[in-house]
Amino acid sequence: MSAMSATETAGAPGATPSGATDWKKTACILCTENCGLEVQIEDGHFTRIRGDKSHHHSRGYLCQKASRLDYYQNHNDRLTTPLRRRADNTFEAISWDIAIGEIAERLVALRDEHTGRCFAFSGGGGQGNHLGGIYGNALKRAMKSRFHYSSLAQEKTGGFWVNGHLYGRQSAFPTNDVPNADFILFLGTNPWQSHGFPRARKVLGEISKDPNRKMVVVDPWRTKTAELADVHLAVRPGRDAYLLSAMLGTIVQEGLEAAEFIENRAVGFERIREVFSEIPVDQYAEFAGLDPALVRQVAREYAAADKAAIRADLGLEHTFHSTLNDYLGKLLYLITGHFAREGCNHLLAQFLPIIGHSGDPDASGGKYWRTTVGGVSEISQLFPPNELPGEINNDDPGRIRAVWVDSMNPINTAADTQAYVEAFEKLELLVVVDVAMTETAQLADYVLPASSQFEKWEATFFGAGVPSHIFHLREPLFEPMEGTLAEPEIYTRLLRAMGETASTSPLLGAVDQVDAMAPQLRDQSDNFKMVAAPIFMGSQTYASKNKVAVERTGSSDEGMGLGASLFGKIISERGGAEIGRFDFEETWDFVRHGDGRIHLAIDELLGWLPDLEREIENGFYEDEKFPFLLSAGGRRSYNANQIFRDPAWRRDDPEGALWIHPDDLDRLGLASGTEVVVESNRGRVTVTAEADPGAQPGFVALPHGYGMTYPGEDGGPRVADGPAVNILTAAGECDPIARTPYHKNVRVKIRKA
Ligand SMILES: Nc1nc2c(c(=O)[nH]1)N[C@H]1C(S)=C(S)[C@@H](COP(=O)(O)OP(=O)(O)OC[C@H]3O[C@@H](n4cnc5c(=O)[nH]c(N)nc54)[C@H](O)[C@@H]3O)O[C@H]1N2
Ligand SMILES: Nc1nc2c(c(=O)[nH]1)N[C@H]1C(S)=C(S)[C@@H](COP(=O)(O)OP(=O)(O)OC[C@H]3O[C@@H](n4cnc5c(=O)[nH]c(N)nc54)[C@H](O)[C@@H]3O)O[C@H]1N2
Ligand code: SF4
Ligand SMILES: [Mo]
Repeated sequence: MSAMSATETAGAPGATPSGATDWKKTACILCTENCGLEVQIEDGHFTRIRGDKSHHHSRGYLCQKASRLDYYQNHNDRLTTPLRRRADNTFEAISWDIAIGEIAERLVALRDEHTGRCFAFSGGGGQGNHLGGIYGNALKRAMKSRFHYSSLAQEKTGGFWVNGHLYGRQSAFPTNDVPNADFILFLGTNPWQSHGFPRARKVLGEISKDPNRKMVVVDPWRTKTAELADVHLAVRPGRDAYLLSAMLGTIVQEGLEAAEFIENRAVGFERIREVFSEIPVDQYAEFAGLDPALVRQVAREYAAADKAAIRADLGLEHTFHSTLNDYLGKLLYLITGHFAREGCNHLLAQFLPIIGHSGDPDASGGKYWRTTVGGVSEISQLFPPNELPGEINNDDPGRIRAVWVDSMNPINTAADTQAYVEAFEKLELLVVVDVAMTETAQLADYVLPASSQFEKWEATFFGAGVPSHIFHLREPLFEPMEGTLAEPEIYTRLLRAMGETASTSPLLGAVDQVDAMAPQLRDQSDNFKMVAAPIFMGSQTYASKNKVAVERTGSSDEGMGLGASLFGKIISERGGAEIGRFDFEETWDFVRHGDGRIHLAIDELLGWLPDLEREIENGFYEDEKFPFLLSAGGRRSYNANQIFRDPAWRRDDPEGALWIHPDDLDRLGLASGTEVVVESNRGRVTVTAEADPGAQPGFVALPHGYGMTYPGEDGGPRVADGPAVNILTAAGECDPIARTPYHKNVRVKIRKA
């Protein structure tokens, strides 16, 4: 398998390249890398797709998924008109005016009767439509609500909470410089499939061939990334906290910490030393299923390496001890001084903030919130999807009564599908904004059809790949599908219908004033101005906070000012603009404790460590009723969250097979290809089992990104596309601090169907 070459053509259904347009620049919307694309289009289809060699990060690179993008743009499940639910639970088509008018009236009535606490916004931008959060914030503000339930809060918020303690702000945005590292430690991530840094497959290939660079992978599964590694630490599932503690124990007990870095840059190390001096390294390594000598050796080599980067992802976050795991991973790079240097870990600026900071709700006089029923605190201004069903499905007068979903399909992607269905059916108002008839849209009172990400101005700005920080404003390539509207227009119309004005709503204010502020926009369409307005504001803030970094990219303060110069660059560069160029040292600007130091000791998490010992003793990891642990939702070659709905997009694994160790199949008396029932204490799914020698006995895997339904041939009933894994997951199975789900450690049993 190799990464797709830069010139491979798209497998566009029913299109021919003759008479196609010139190459146009855009970006891939399938994962956080947002590789630069050059495309040709014809008759509403992509006819050719290739990597954009001039893109700052991807430099022509694409993976195997990008050539399938026409299946996102064109399929039979696109929405083409606003829909309203009838009393008999069927939908009727209605006009935009009626839809906006009725929804606005109901939202305002609910808010005025029950306060903003009865309203939750869910979603706000997927992998490619990052502007969504701006509109969501404007709507929340108009509703006087802070409840924003986001998929980020089913993975990263534990880490954000940790950042708040370590660096002083939950919005300190962490990243890593894998491409320049000599020692790379992957914790619970499979970048061969999921990427997570630019040009991942190419970089992994280079590292694996280079005798001077070392790659260590911590993953129970022998993934393709693990195969490429120098060392694969096949940890027992859910036991990373033991392994990481053993590594920290080795470093502290052997005095391998970076004393000078700690002295100059950190506080609290004495407490860390005290706690990790006590860790029984050999016992913990063995309990994690690993050779203690090898664990010690990896810890020593990591500590001694010059440029060493750690990249952790869902394999740490979606597992037992999620927030603790994140902390232990960060302590590794902090106490060894692998921070704020090339090839190490560091912090990044944000342009339009994707995450914010939340202080302690109990000390904030109402500025920060807890959930009404569960009392769960916001983190980074986000609330965890695991909590939402419980906040709706109860008789508390303060419960959530209205939910607005945009760019998310929580019925499939949040934990506990059954709890979500039950809760959403109880809502007084559910509105879904999407391009497709998702499982969530099927439950809505109103469904609002958005133009696709290639039919409107949109932007990608996760901006990984330091030192260069980029913002990619993408132009529309196709006419909007008839009946659809772009989000800026949906939300500005709604806000006005709710009685908001330029003086009550900053978004409306920006839209009204943008002509005056940015004269080059005068002749532009209203649609463009609505998108440009928040970007103009963002440019001003970013330029004032990161002046030197912005100037390094060629923007200049002369004439209209630095922010306006930056804005001009963003709106004119179709292939993505470099907005800031940072030195690794500048990471320290994002550390926000008053003393400028990293605060290493987090009492709440250090106090959690003794539980590890207790859990070994009390048999937490044994469960006779459910003898298997399921990794519920891994990244594979042909899955991409819920972005594609036409099953024809997949080139392999159409059924989303259950991967299982051959010995387990033997023990169950089954053969590869047999249908099996996978059952948890919450539900069951029927899937095809496939032997995979990369598995550990007792550990099985199902893919993420399946479980949608799609219209059948000739108007037949909707057909399911592989397992809906969250039928198996329970809302309560989650981290005690951040409520992130234990999706990778789901207890199940398996039998023949
Ligand atoms: N192809 C593809 N790429 C994607 C996506 C997609 O849908 N498809 N989605 C994107 C998104 S939203 C995200 S968040 C990222 C996620 O990217 P990753 O985190 O890399 O994705 P996963 O494959 O879900 O999980 C990573 C690994 O965790 C391992 N794992 C399971 N249990 C444990 C455990 O107990 N300990 C450890 N150490 N590892 C464990 C699994 O075996 C798996 O190899 O991918 C992004 N990229
Ligand atoms: N069991 C299990 N569950 C998981 C995971 C797992 O590993 N295991 N992974 C979790 C993770 S890390 C994530 S990030 C989530 C992802 O799950 P979700 O947050 O639900 O996000 P997406 O799958 O990206 O869904 C994007 C939605 O946006 C719609 N969309 C596309 N373009 C547009 C547009 O221009 N406008 C609008 N309004 N809508 C659009 C798509 O049709 C789709 O319905 O899933 C989580 N769920
Ligand atoms: S790595 Fe991600 S953004 Fe790049 S082509 Fe693949 S799916 Fe698209
Ligand atoms: Mo994700």
